[in-house]
Amino acid sequence: MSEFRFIIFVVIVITTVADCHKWPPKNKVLHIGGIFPINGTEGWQGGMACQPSAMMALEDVNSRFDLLPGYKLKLHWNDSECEPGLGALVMYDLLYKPPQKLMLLAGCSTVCTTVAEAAKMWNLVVLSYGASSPALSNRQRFPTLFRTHPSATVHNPTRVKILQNFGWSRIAILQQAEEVFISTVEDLETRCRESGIEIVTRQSFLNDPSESVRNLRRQDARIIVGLFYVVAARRVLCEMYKQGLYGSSYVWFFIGWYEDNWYEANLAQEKIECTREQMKEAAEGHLTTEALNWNQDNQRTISGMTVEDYRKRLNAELLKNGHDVTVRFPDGYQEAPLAYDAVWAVALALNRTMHRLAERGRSLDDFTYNDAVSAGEIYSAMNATQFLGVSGTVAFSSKGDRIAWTLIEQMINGQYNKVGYYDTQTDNLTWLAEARWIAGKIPQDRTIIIDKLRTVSFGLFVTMSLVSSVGIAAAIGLIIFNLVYREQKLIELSQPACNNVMLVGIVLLLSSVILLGMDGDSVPVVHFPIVCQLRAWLLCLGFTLAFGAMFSKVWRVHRQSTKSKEETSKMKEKKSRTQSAKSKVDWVLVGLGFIDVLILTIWAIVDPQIRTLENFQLENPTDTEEDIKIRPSMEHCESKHQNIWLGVVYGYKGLLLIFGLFLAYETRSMKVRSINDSRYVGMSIYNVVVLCLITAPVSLVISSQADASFAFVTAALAFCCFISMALIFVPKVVEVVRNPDRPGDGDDETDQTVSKEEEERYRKLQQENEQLQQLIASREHKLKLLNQRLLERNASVNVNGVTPSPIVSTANNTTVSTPPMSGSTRTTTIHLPPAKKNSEVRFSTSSMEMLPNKTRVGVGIMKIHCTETIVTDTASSATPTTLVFNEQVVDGSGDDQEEYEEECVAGVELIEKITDSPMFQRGGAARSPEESYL
Ligand code: ABU
Repeated sequence: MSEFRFIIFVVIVITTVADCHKWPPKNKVLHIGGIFPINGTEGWQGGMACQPSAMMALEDVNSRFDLLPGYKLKLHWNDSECEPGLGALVMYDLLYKPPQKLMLLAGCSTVCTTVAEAAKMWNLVVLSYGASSPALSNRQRFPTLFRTHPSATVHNPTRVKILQNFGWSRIAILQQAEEVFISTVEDLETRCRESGIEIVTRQSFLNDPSESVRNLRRQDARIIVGLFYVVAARRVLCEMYKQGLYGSSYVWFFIGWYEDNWYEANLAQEKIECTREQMKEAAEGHLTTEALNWNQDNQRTISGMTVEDYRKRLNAELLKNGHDVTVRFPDGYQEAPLAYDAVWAVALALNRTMHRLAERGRSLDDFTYNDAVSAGEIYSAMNATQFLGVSGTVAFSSKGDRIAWTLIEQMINGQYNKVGYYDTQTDNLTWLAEARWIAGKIPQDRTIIIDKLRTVSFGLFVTMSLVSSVGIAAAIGLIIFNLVYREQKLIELSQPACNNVMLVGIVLLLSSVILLGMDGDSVPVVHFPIVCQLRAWLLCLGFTLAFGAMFSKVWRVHRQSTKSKEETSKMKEKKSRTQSAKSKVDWVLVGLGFIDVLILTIWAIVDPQIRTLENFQLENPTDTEEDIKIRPSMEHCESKHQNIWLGVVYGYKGLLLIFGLFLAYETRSMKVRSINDSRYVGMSIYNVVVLCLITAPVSLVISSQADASFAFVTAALAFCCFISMALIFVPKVVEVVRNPDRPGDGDDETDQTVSKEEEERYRKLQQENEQLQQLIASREHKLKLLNQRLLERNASVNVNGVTPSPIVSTANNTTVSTPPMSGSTRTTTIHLPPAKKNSEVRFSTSSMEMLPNKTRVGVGIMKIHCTETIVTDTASSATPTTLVFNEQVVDGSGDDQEEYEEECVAGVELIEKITDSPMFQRGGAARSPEESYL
């Protein structure tokens, strides 16, 4: 019996002890508010799993009588859809609808930002189970916020560690335009900068990532950190597939808190235009980093459950809520332990606060939104909270952040494989498995670019250098030739000094061929500007000397052939004084050279040319499969204001070319005794102008092709020089070789080309001359007969006492008149004294029958071609004839004295009928036949 009593006693004791655990009864309620994102279409809808998890925690907390004794915790919650506006509305509902709330739970960064910023006004502590935004770590802005969810910045040290591990130093970032990601990227940028990792581009998008992905491609991004919510992640993945930004050459870093099969979920609802297979293909190989939200040890946690116990309970709870976790985990499954631990943290903090307030004689029941004292106690209690939860050790940093490890995973065959852990606090990266790469090797962080300088090929350079050397040798030879034969009239009359200047110019131009072929392979980069300067000087001065010498010649020919008579005589006078000086100084050339030197000097000082590289489109190498591209580039000599300088030089040279061309055309059939090769010089000018007009634009078009450009420019240069030398010097050399001992004869030996007009004119003159000679002969014969008859008659008259008529002779400005003779024909013969070639005689006559073959007009100009001109008038003996020679005009077309010494050719040419000629009348030298009749 006593044994029975003992057993009863033990049972009563055990029962009493057990009942003490549940004492006192929880008949008062503490209210907390909860905001869960569940049914939204964008952002994080982690409330799906977090809300049931929080309810589980609430149940567990309330079942503990040692926690919040006498109080039950009650959670009032609503859905924010991860929309900040809706989140704010839910918060106001919770605050203003009784009962009074002691704390708030919130998830989703965008909503948390709104809630936590406002909550301080109501002296409310907010605990976030699902907000990763680094911006939330700002204690000034969010003074009452705590979170069991780690800040997204915990991923960044991990990312940097992985980048360094694989040797990637060039990354790109693609982010959704949300504060959570913006602040994460800012932190990542800082860390990358500190670690020497270049961020090649940072692309952000609101909803449609297509343009951003395209930009990544343009920037040759290979290692890309993507920061976006899961809905946007699916869009990005599809775009990656479409634009080919996946596979062996790319590595993507995604956020690790998406559910495992996120890439194939909701494709139809979200109108993703990629199939599951395509999404899976694009997702293959990507890496994720995520904070460890699930305790890694299977030890018992504060609730008495292990993580496995918790998982089973949660799965069962989710199944009850309609989520078949065997098919797909609901959003927020990863963060569910954080929500569970958040409720425990609230309970523990309130429990501690309750005791602290009790010491002050206060109670949690008295809390109002104005109660800063109680709020301060709750804040302090939360700050001190530390326990082992299902998410690991829960503790809060001074910024309210959770401290956690990060997990690195890689998607292989559509499944996430754990590859490592990183502990930020100890900087310890632990690899669980090797990362696997599609191509079997670590992808490159960029395309390997091999620079290739486009240079002139060696064969071409040698060929053109040889050609130009031959030209230089020829030019030097011709200079020597000019000097050796300078005494010969032929050379003397070709302005040898001018020709030598031209040859020096040609030497300079041909020397520039060698400089044009030099490039970075043959000249050190530091010395390249010298090559640039030399090129400019040789080309400019060479052109000016060579072309300027030709220009100077045609300029003088033109000037001499267009001078008026008075100018001629004045010039003659002046020239005789300065002749010796002028033969030495060619002011045209000096002037052109001076302008060149001036421009080049200012250019070199103010804005010197330097070596620049023109890069061309990347090319694929033909001999390798590697991820390599060839970047062709070409060297140029450029100043800052290159176009201005080129404009000045081309403008000046262009004007010279145009003016030279004009002069060459104008003087094409002019001959000046003192410049016997002007016609060839003119032809050279045509040649230079045409080649310059072709070469300048063509060389601009092909400037990006080193060989073509060099070949074209240097060939044109050499061609110009060779043609000019050949045209101007070959006839001279030939003539000198033929007649080496003829020092004095230089009469137009080299310029024997006669124009067609001249040939025609010469032929006509010859014909006319022959006719006139025949006429003169017949008239002389007649005259002879008549004189004979006259003598005979005079003899008979003498016999009868009559005086004979005189025989007429003429002179310049002579009026000849013979009295009418009735019934017979009278002949007037005029002998003109020797006249200069091409001189003109103006005459008038009253006889209509004078110069019967042509000049049956009263007034005209005769061009005298001979030493003696005979004008025969066979007027009717009945008509009185008056022949008046008004003046003799000497038309010397050249300035030089030598021209006046030329011999006259036989013949008379009537060049103008000037009866009505204003010129003739203006001169006032002619008189009408009546006036002339004396
Ligand atoms: N792990 C989910 C975080 C969601 C958010 O920060 O909005």
